[in-house]
Amino acid sequence: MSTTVEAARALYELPLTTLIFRAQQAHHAFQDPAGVQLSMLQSIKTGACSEDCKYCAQSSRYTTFVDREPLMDPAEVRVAAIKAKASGASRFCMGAAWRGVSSERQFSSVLESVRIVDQLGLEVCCTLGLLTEDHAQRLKEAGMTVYNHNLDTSREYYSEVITTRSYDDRLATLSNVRKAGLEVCSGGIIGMGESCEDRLKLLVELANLSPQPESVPINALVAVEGTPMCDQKPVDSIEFVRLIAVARILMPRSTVRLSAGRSSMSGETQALCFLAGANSIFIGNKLLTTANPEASDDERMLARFGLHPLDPDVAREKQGRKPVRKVEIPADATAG
Ligand code: SAM
Ligand code: DTB
Ligand code: SF4
Repeated sequence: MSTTVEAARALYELPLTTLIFRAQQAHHAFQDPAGVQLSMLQSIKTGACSEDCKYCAQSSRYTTFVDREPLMDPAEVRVAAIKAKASGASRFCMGAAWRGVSSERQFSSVLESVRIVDQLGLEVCCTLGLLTEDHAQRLKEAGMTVYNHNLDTSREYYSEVITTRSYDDRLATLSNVRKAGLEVCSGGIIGMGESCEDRLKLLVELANLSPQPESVPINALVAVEGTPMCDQKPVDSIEFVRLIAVARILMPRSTVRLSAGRSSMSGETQALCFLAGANSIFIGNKLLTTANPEASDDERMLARFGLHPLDPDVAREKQGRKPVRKVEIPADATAG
């Protein structure tokens, strides 16, 4: 059944106590309430991107702190994935600063990296931009189970953020990912100057995808010096918490990821995000190019909240999905 912006707004405007209670009901019904899924990001091709995403440190159109780096060799990716596993991540997400896959030679190298990471027993995710069904199929055959491609914002606000590819291009990629039988990871960014209505429209757009995305990353804008969005004001923490709660209620079976922007959030704001239904974070002191909290700080934070790293198959079971395979969570994994 599809949902509407009016229904999302009615949730958003509930007293905070009732909104969190409703989110908690959804969370306890479909998620492991004490589990937090830990993902590690790796930028496998950095900078010099042709696209004009106004938030992005990696677009060639803006002068930022990012230096371009060529596609990483599968052997280097292997080293990074081993480190990710040792630090407790169950998912390894490889990101490339591309408009989409174009070179067959480079794509073959990514496929090899996917095989290696899969063999290490990590869930493999990629975010490579626009994707054809054939590319999606070949990534799946190599062992990737999930593809990240964000809608980023509402259809209406989108052209204020990106002009080099359309909202429908993005939806077509998500449909190609689905047709290949892969899980979808799709979310957006809060704090790019969009209205509350735009934020709710983004959540409604995601919730009305059928099936709903298995993962929904909610990023708070990391305002990068040199990008057109460098002067955006940080999002109000309670507005952000409310959006997480609405996402949780509208998509009760999805993993809601508290993604970029945690470096500038207090522990208390993050606690509220977990109370509102977030149940995944990126770990490691770097996202793709920007800072993320230190692993030791996240370990302390999760231990303080009594939360533990989530086994992906335990999560799938609770969400009413089929287990993919058992991923071993190392005994010395962060927290708890
Ligand atoms: N190039 C690929 C693409 O655009 O699909 C993959 C990488 S791209 C960096 C992945 C996502 O990261 C973007 O869609 C955006 O939602 C998020 N992102 C990028 N820069 C960000 C920033 N400065 N703050 C918050 N989120 C950001
Ligand atoms: C997502 O939604 N957030 C991640 C992941 N998907 C690829 C990326 C965040 C990037 C933050 C900016 C940077 O580090 O360059
Ligand atoms: Fe390129 Fe992706 Fe950054 Fe857009 S978000 S500029 S496509 S790396």
